[in-house]
Amino acid sequence: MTRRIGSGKLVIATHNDGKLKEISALLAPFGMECISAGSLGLPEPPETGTTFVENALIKARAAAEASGLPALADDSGLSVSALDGRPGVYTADWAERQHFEGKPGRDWYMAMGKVEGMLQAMGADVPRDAWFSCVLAIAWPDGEYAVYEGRVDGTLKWPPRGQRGFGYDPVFVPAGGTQTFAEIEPEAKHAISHRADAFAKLVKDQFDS
Ligand code: ITT
Repeated sequence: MTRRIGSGKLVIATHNDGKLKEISALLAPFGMECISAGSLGLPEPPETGTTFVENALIKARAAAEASGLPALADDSGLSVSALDGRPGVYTADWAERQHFEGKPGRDWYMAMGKVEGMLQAMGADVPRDAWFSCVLAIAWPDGEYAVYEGRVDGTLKWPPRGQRGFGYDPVFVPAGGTQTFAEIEPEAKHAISHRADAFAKLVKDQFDS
């Protein structure tokens, strides 16, 4: 049986405010005392893994070791079928201006435009199927860990629409929907997102009796 985090303190090992908001909302009913990595001044470890699982574990382990508390990390990304799954694990890197323009900082509109430009260059008929993946990893300071994987399928629409959410939400329309993740209410995204899918598995394993 997996070790459980119980109802004590949990470090949320992310420096992404959008993720922090969503994870805190998902954890709210479970009575955890959530502490953000930013409020503890924890550094961001280099994400040197080649899979979502590896990177989630790198972040969770670094936060658990530095804080002496159990830590939950999220590694996630957008995969586009026509781009053979790219940007995938490199989703955040594609938003780094440095990656394309040599200037520091993240620019999500540039990143969404990069993906769109690649699809348009492939022709008007190119399939626009995409999916978001999310891996949630819990690490304890003694090295034990647990991993939960989630996914949501959808299509990419251009131009970007909506002001909610974060990252690539303005171009992602979940399967069966008409609005982007940035147009729908946060609760509606929480019901179907890749993060919610991974979180449902975490809840089943960690909190169900
Ligand atoms: P941390 O590592 O500090 O958690 P990060 O933003 O660097 O934050 P990742 O390395 O996991 O996180 O990068 C994943 C990127 O994928 C993230 O920055 C988002 O832009 C994008 N992404 C993940 N989940 C998303 C969601 O629900 N909606 C839109 N974009 C999302």
